[in-house]
Amino acid sequence: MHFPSFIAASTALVGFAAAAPSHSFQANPNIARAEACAGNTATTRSQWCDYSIDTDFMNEVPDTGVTREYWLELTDVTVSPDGVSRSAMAINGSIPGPTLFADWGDTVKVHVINSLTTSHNGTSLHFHGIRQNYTVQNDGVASITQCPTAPGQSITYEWRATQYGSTWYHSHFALQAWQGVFGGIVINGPATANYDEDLGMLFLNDWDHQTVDELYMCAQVNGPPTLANGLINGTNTYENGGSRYSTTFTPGTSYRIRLVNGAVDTHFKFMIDNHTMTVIASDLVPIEPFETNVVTIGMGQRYDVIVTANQADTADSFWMRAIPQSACSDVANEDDVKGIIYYEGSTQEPSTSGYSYVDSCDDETENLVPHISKTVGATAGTTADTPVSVGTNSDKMFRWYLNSTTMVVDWKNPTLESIVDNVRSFEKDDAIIELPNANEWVYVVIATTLGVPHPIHLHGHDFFVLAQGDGEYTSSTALNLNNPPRRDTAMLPASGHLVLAFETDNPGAWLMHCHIGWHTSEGFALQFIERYDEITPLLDTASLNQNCAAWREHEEAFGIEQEDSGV
Ligand SMILES: *[C@@H]1O[C@H](CO)[C@@H](O)[C@H](O)[C@H]1NC(C)=O
Ligand SMILES: *[C@@H]1O[C@H](CO)[C@@H](O)[C@H](O)[C@H]1NC(C)=O
Ligand SMILES: *[C@@H]1O[C@H](CO)[C@@H](O)[C@H](O)[C@H]1NC(C)=O
Ligand SMILES: *[C@@H]1O[C@H](CO)[C@@H](O)[C@H](O)[C@H]1NC(C)=O
Ligand SMILES: *[C@@H]1O[C@H](CO)[C@@H](O)[C@H](O)[C@H]1NC(C)=O
Ligand SMILES: *[C@@H]1O[C@H](CO)[C@@H](O)[C@H](O)[C@H]1NC(C)=O
Ligand SMILES: [Cu+2]
Repeated sequence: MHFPSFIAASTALVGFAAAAPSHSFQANPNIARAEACAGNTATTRSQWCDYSIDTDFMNEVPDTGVTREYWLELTDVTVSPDGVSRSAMAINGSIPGPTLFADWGDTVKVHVINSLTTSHNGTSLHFHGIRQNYTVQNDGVASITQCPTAPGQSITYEWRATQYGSTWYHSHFALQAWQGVFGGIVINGPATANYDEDLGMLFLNDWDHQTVDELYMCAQVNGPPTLANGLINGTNTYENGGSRYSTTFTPGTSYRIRLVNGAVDTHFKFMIDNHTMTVIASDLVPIEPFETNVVTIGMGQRYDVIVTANQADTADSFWMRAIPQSACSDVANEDDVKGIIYYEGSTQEPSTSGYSYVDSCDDETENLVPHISKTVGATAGTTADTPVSVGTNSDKMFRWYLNSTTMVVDWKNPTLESIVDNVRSFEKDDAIIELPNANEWVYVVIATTLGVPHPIHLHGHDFFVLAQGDGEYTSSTALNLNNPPRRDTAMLPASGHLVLAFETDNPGAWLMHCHIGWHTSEGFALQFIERYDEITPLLDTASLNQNCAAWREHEEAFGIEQEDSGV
């Protein structure tokens, strides 16, 4: 049994991955970093071989003919990312897991091996923000696109990188993503501004010394618990233990940093003292660059930022800060989720102070102008009006409702299987909205009278943000149809409304949900079945069935009970 050595390896790797900025996994030939395309240099980042930042990736994608193949193994581990030891789950022994690299247009093939034999947990791996163009079966959502993959089993996902930029993969089984089952995805392509070096993914997470599974019972009864700490790229200090994320800048060099908020329930403001950032992408959409001292980032969102090392004359080292916003987050160590930027030659602890900011869980929406301009068409009549509410079930546990339905879908009977079986009528708690017609605009109104903001995430599409504001949505609310922000995760403001639009250009069963982990598990989700009749021919029913058969056997053998929404 190789298990004990994995525990040791994982503890070491968490520290190691954070200390060595990039190329940490270089020794492994399977994950060699993809190469930049000809024409793309530090001073010509808008170029990409025969393509450029002006190419509309919704219509045109380079045909590289390359398949990037990865093997990822999930194990139960003991880790101490902030010096306090606890159990967790990791991919190849590290949290975050290995970064998947590809070039725009490549095919990405990921084999996931579930070795969570101690916890008996199933799994599924979702590639957040990846469009999965006509490949819904590879979206990795338990109860929707697959049964959970049982311990001892493996599953293969394959999709084309039609978009480029920065994103992440994470488990979509129960609260497993926040047990540590996540990692970065870098898809190389052109950019809207130049930079010298790519520092790769930078994860912002919240963290506690109890596991999310231990905290969930309390979350359901008392509401979101206070979490002990936050992590920057998998590491931080706590009391006298742990170590900080750090990196070293060379004066005059500009760096690209790929920010992801991977938290279960924390909204961050991110800053580097005395350095202005240039933001070049929101989620997987390149934008007109804008400058800011502080980036506000909700759960599931990503921003690509460029920072220039132009402060060598003012100090030797600077704090990097991820500040939990107390307007919607509760982290005990909130003033000390920090990393360090050293300038070459320095090892001195920074003494800089942060930029001022207003504590809030707002969005960057007003700053986001997609580089490829698009206009939203009139809706053909499909406007889904989905008021948000919260209530308690018969066990007095919190459940979230969209349009008065709280989702409960079944691990052992995923939506895609029902579609293969030609099931036409669904239960109310499957929370399905059918979109039968091709190439129509759908508008989705999500509104809440509660003082809690929620990051809303849609699978299978980038959506357009037509309206986002305080108060109720009414028929006189102005909709921005002229090149509004496009992305896959946007904030529904507290006591406010969010109006989204997308085109029915991708057949599948696509989840839309709140990305607060507790809320997803408490049913704040619905699914769009888009173009039902075109879905079955896209599926590999043999592997769908085989994976489900193994799961049913496992559930039975270990008496596993589903106690959450199923997604
Ligand atoms: C964060 O850690 C990953 C490895 O897990 C590494 O590839 C990446 O470069 C690190 N990010 C930064 C900004 O140092
Ligand atoms: C998406 O898939 C459809 C069907 O295979 C194809 O016609 C379309 O070109 C694809 N879109 C992109 C951007 O690759
Ligand atoms: C992960 O571990 C497996 C062995 O379990 C190995 O084959 C694979 O190459 C590793 N993958 C990465 C991305 O390091
Ligand atoms: C998954 O594993 C965790 C940790 O052992 C456990 O608390 C949880 O109940 C398991 N979940 C399921 C559905 O088996
Ligand atoms: C850094 O910025 C702070 C406030 O933003 C300012 O007070 C301070 O003088 C600056 N420090 C240096 C070393 O430039
Ligand atoms: C919302 O619920 C009502 C009542 O169940 C139903 O008639 C309506 O179709 C639902 N709306 C959507 C968008 O699903
Ligand atoms: Cu929520």
